[in-house]
Amino acid sequence: MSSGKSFYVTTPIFYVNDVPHIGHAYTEVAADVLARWHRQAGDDTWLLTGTDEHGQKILRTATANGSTPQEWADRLVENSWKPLLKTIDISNDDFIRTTDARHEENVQKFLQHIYDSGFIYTGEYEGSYCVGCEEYKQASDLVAGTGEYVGQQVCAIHSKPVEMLHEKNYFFRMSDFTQKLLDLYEERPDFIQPESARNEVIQFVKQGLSDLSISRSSFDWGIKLPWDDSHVVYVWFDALLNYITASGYGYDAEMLARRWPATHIVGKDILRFHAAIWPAMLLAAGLEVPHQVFGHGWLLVGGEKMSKSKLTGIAPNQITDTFGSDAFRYYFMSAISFGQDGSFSWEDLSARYQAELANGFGNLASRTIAMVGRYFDGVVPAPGEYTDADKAIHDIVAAAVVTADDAIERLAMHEAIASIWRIVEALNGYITEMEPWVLAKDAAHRDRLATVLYTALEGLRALAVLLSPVIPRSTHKLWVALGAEASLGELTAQPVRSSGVWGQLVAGAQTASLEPLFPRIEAALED
Ligand code: ME8
Repeated sequence: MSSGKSFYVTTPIFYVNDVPHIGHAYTEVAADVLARWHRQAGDDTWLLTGTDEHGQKILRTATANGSTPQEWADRLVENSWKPLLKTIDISNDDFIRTTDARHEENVQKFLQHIYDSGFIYTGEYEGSYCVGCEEYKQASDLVAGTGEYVGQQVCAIHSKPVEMLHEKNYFFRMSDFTQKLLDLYEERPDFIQPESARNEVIQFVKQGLSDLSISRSSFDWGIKLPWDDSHVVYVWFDALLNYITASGYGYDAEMLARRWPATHIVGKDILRFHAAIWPAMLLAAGLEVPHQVFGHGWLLVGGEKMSKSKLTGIAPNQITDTFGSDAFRYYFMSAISFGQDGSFSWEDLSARYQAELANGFGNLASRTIAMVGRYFDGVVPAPGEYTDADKAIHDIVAAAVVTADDAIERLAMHEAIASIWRIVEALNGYITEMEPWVLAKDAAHRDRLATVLYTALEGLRALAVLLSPVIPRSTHKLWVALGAEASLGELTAQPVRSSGVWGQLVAGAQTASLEPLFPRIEAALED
């Protein structure tokens, strides 16, 4: 069922200098949950992710590993970055690499266009550059070094000395856009979210934007400027364009019109690139600015931003191998308010897995299906007349659908999950109160037993649909066990917004037994 709306969502394209860690996976999961929800809401949805492969950082890593940058990138993409998407069940519609011909050719078209329109001039860049950030730095971006760098100014993010550059470069007239951007932020308060991110960018732009050096000539791993092949494009100018080169810019105007503008999900470390530089580039080219830029928080490990260089990096499969990909997705989306920083700990993950997924949701599903097996030979019973207690469940389900949808609209995945979880809690309480095992002892209560179990099954049906964007594997198992795949069709085709309409499960349908959705994991952890 099409809603007539479209939803184009992106993740950053990640540097291939190293393998992915859970910070990257976190962004992927957030974008994926949104995309899956919108698909199930009938929106024409498109999820883009990919890799950022040019620039000095990749060139140096490849060289240090005795490889060419292209070979290095090919290896990392195939062995690490694409497999990550499988590990955490990302349903991306496309994967762009900045070394793709469709990207390189159309970056050149874009550059030629803004060059011809007078937005580019030659100048001299003299100042500092952090290769870790791939960013030109102002004095105010630097801090005093510690340890081996005492007495030097270092990058505040990488804690390493910056490099001094003195190069003849091409510059983009970004200063022309200071006021236009401030007007944009004013007119569209949702353009940058959350509020803290919006304020940070406004403060930054209010100081006045400087023109931006957009080329480098001291190395050649990048896209050549179409009018001067002794320069390659600055890696960020190249990378940001992936969002439109993947969606038709320069080669498919119809696709571009259908998809663009996008919602960009990024970490707050790269907010300014997306919320200031990128819209300025688009305005220069006469293109629409993004729909929204959402800067999420950092995953902290031991109180610090997790990073490979500080040896706090955790590989996603360290978690999924033990807990499974659904638990990974659920944990990061429910335990952290999207937009805020969040601390990861194995203890917290383990406790939530056991309490919320195994005891809360998994157990509800197992015992309901088991009782239908035991008391009704596995056949979905027809409900009798509903009591107030049953109707209260109908209302809770209907209300959860509305609040969850509203939360997703605001990119508050944690709130959406919390709303849906009210159904889990209500149903667990309902079953305890109704005591179907007591009703089953007396044939006179057969109708009541049927109604109670139908109510629990219907609640599970709604839960399967609503949670499918978050925990696609276990909800699919539940869907099959409910006998819903045969009678109602594919789970991923079930519209989320009408999932609260009561009575969709067909009485007489055959259920199937259900293995524990979230098995105990103590044994695995002891290894
Ligand atoms: O910046 N917590 O790529 P990158 C949460 N290529 N998210 C984290 C994180 C953490 N500790 N660490 C990383 C680049 N991330 C550019 C992007 S886009 C046109 C170009 C996530 O490989 C978060 O999304 O350094 C952050 O913005 C991104 O990884 C940075 O990935």
